[in-house]
Amino acid sequence: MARENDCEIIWKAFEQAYVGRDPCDVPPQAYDPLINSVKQHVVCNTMMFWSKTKDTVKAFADNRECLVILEGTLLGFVFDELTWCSKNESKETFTTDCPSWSHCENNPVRSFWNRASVNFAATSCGNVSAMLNGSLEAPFSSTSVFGSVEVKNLDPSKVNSLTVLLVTKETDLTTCDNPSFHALQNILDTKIAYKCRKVPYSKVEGCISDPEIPCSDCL
Ligand code: N1C
Repeated sequence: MARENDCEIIWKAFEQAYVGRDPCDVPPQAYDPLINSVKQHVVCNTMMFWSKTKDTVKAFADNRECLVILEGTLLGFVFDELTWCSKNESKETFTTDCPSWSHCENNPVRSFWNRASVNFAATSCGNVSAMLNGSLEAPFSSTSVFGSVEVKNLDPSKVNSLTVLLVTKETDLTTCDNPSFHALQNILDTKIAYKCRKVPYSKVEGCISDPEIPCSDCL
């Protein structure tokens, strides 16, 4: 039986995206071959997006099959927390002194997350959710990867609804009426139902410390 995912092929596809290129000249499309080299099985109704809640979401999704975040997929898992770049006409990969996220737009790491996020959103189906940070004055940002890439790439023929889970601490003032969510609803395709719900941080914390608690009791 042919192997589903071949590491040698995946690695070569990864390297061709940025090796030998100026580290500010690697567009998201450079990762097309990498994305296409991986077969990922998707389960509808499990996809969760996030913005400014990375540590909470990662701890929460760990050991919970009912939830899949990009970091729980092969590519997201492998490249999470990594930095990489090359140089014009170089054959090397460097892991230090690479451009930061906002130093230039087309840097190898940012373009990777943009491209992987397009794919993650475009393959989502059913009822999906997004965990946003209720401690912020504006939990939704149209310049974040979630706001600028993922919301726009949800396929209205496959996705029924998007539920914002606003993780809120007791002293937080932000609610689902926050004006930033108007911007989100404006970008979201009208065929996709929009919902928003507050989720107490204490509840999420409890579920992080006990992975046996079923998802339905956490969110
Ligand atoms: O810009 P963001 O969040 O809105 O991006 C988060 C959004 C998620 O839904 C993910 O699917 O985009 C995807 N994503 C990652 O999975 C990811 N892992 C690690 C985007 N960025 C990711 N990173 C790193 O987090 C990335 O290097 C960048 O610096 C941050 C973006 O986090 P954010 O602003 O909280």
